[in-house]
Amino acid sequence: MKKPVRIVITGGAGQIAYALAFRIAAGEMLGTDQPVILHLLEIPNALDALKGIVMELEDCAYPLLQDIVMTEEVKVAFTDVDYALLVGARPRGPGMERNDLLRVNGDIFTVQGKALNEYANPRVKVLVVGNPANTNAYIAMQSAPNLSPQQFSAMTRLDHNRAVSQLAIKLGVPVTAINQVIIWGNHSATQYPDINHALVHNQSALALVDQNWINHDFIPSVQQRGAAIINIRGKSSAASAAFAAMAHLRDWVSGTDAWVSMAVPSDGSYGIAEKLIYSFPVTIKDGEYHIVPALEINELSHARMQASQQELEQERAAITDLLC
Ligand code: NAX
Repeated sequence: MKKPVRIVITGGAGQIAYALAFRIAAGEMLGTDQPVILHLLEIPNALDALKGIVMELEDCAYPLLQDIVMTEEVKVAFTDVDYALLVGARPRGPGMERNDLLRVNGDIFTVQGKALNEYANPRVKVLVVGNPANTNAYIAMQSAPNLSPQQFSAMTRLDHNRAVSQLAIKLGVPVTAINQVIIWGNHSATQYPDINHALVHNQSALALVDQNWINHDFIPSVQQRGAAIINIRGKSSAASAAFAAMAHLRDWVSGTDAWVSMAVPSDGSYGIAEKLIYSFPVTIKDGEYHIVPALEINELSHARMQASQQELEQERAAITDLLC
């Protein structure tokens, strides 16, 4: 039997965590031979709800779930964790401006970044789901000087999966026929879902769909999918977000030759400012991701990629003083 790994989920009483914790405990993320210890962090107001979830986890009698740590203390939550799923974040409240939202979350992710730096396994892998995810990940990364920036990422896998699915539905093919779809940039409406390099049954996707559909249907529908779900369901995506988070971490650990989208600190690839947490196409080997190099980028793509970079630079400017 393998040694158990510790996985922290922040926002443990939230709806995404509710869709995550049970599946991770069942072995769906790291495999059915990998015992896990779940650390669940919540704010004091949500501890009762969290207690209920812990009771349900116990009631599942999962063979792989060796222990559950439920806490409101960041130090306890992050001690010795091997994987950190930072899901909890403050949503935008009434009258709150975008910058206010960036800053309240900035405070949360500064504290959590410092705690990861101090208490986590030095090889911890961090995935930020809580919005604004890219900038929250940037803040956590900058607050953890002893960890490598490559240990931090933000989630655009849900956007990636949405793009793959939309293309598959349009062409009437299974999702498994599709590869090399890309999400560039921020997990926001400026993200750029790009199918210029996508393959469908190893044939260029561009030969199968017209530009009008790409520009006026595909791109906006992927960019606006989260809002569309809120409008219809009355709540934001949860099960699909949890599934994407598990796929992101599973691939990061186990590797993939297929391209997946991950928001990671830019190394300057494609002219994107270094260290911005920007979504790139990656492949993964031996626990390390590699940005797919040297893709040809046309003018239109370049403009869209720049627009998302600019938004991330503005977000960074709004929180820079928090990092001093
Ligand atoms: P919920 O509001 O259901 O849950 C969030 C939980 O976080 C709450 O229980 C809250 O008490 C807790 N929390 C707040 N501050 C905390 C702190 N400092 N420490 C620990 N816990 C804290 O939201 P949910 O639907 O679960 O969504 C969570 C986050 O994911 C949101 O920020 C949401 O915008 C974001 N999303 C990101 C996606 C992505 O693709 N990157 C997609 C789905 C989702 O919209």
